[in-house]
Order: sequence, then C-alpha cells, then structure tokens
Amino acid sequence: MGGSSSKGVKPKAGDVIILLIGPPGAGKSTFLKEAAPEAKDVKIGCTLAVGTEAVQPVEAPKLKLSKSRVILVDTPALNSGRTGNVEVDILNHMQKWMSQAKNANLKITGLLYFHKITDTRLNESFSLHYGTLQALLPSDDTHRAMLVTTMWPHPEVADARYQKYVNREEALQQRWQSIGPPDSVVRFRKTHVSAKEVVHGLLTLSNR
Ligand SMILES: Nc1nc2c(ncn2[C@@H]2O[C@H](COP(=O)(O)OP(=O)(O)OP(=O)(O)O)[C@@H](O)[C@H]2O)c(=O)[nH]1
Ligand SMILES: [Mg+2]
Repeated sequence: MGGSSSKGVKPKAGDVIILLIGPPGAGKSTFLKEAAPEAKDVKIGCTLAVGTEAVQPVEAPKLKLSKSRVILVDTPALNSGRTGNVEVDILNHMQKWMSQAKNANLKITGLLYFHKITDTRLNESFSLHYGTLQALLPSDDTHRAMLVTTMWPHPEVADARYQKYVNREEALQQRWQSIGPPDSVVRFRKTHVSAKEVVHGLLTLSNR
C-alpha cells in the first residue's frame, strides 16, 4: 500500500481501518496526532498553508481494542485552494489507494468526517468530501460514519457563543440523520482521551 508513514505501517486484512476526511484545516491531522501521539510524521497545517498531501495510514496502538490493530488514515482535503490539476491528482491518488485497499482485502471500518463547529454550516465541501469518499468505497462495503466537530472552546463555558455552537450541533444532527443517529455526531476536544472516545464510539455504532 502506498502512503505509509515513516513507521512503515502497512494496513492488512483484519485491521480496523478508519478514514479521516473533511475540508482543509478541519482538524483531521490534529485528531490523528492526539490519537497516536507516538506517530512522528503527522503534518499539522498552519492557518493558511496546505497541510496533508497524501493518504497516510498511521497505527494508533493506544486505541487498540481487542486483537485488531487500529489504523487511522489521514487524507488530504480536496478543496484546499491548491492550483492546477492538484485536486485531480489527489482524487486519483485516493482512488488508487482505495482500489489497492480493496485488492488487499482491506475493509474500511469507518469514516470520521471532520467539521469545525465555528463554521456556520455544512457547506458544499460536505458533498464534495463525503460524497466523493462514499463513491470511492466499494458498493458492497458496509461501514460506520461519524461527524466529528472540532474547535470547541476550552473550557466549555456556557456563554452565548457556546450556546450558539450547541444550537449548531443540533442542526448538524438533523442534517446528519440520513447518515447516522444523533449519537454519531460527536465533539473532539483535542485530547488523547477525547480521540479515544470518538474512535470507540464509532466502533460501537452499527454498520450501515
Ligand atoms: N482550537 C483548536 N484548534 C484546532 C483543533 N483542531 C485543529 N486545530 C488547529 O487547526 C489547524 C489545522 O489543523 P489540521 O489538523 O492540520 O487540519 P487538517 O484537517 O489536517 O487540514 P489539511 O491537512 O490541510 O486538510 C492547526 O493549527 C491545528 O492546531 C481544535 O479542535 N481546536
Ligand atoms: Mg491534515
């Protein structure tokens, strides 16, 4: 499989494989870094620069549940403002990765779609990222999906801004209901414990 990390992780059949997807700067790589603090080469974006540029599978040993390894797969955002044919290249790269995964009998266990709670709504990038990824998955594949909200204020003080975000979260649950139940919309609080809760929450959802 291409795109392995410097630790050389190669996903294999039987692994729990979770794809991290979503618009640029939503916090995919930050989540991965918290989930697998031992991973050395996870690239966190700064405000304007492009962050992740390749599909990057990373093992998260601390998230291990039973015998299966948990592999989190960081992906590049699709509408990051890169120039030229880069978006097409990324799409081809993802497509290639998915078909290699299929040929290697890997099963995608779940998708985590990242969304900043500070963004007013799920915009066109939602259909772009989620729709595109869905289309790349084998049609006979069943998998779980969660909407992970990021950028929550810390500490969470119940002020007007916080209430606005809570209202937004409810609206997101409505929007997400064709994909999953309300408890598949979760907050990521930028800690290892929170990342672990999200992954374990995903694994307790039923397949779709
Ligand atoms: N306050 C706060 N900052 C966050 C959170 N998640 C990510 N960030 C910051 O947001 C910026 C972008 O985060 P990344 O994790 O690189 O985002 P990404 O989704 O991987 O972005 P691309 O790789 O470009 O698609 C970084 O400066 C992070 O430190 C969060 O939950 N809260
Ligand atoms: Mg990234």
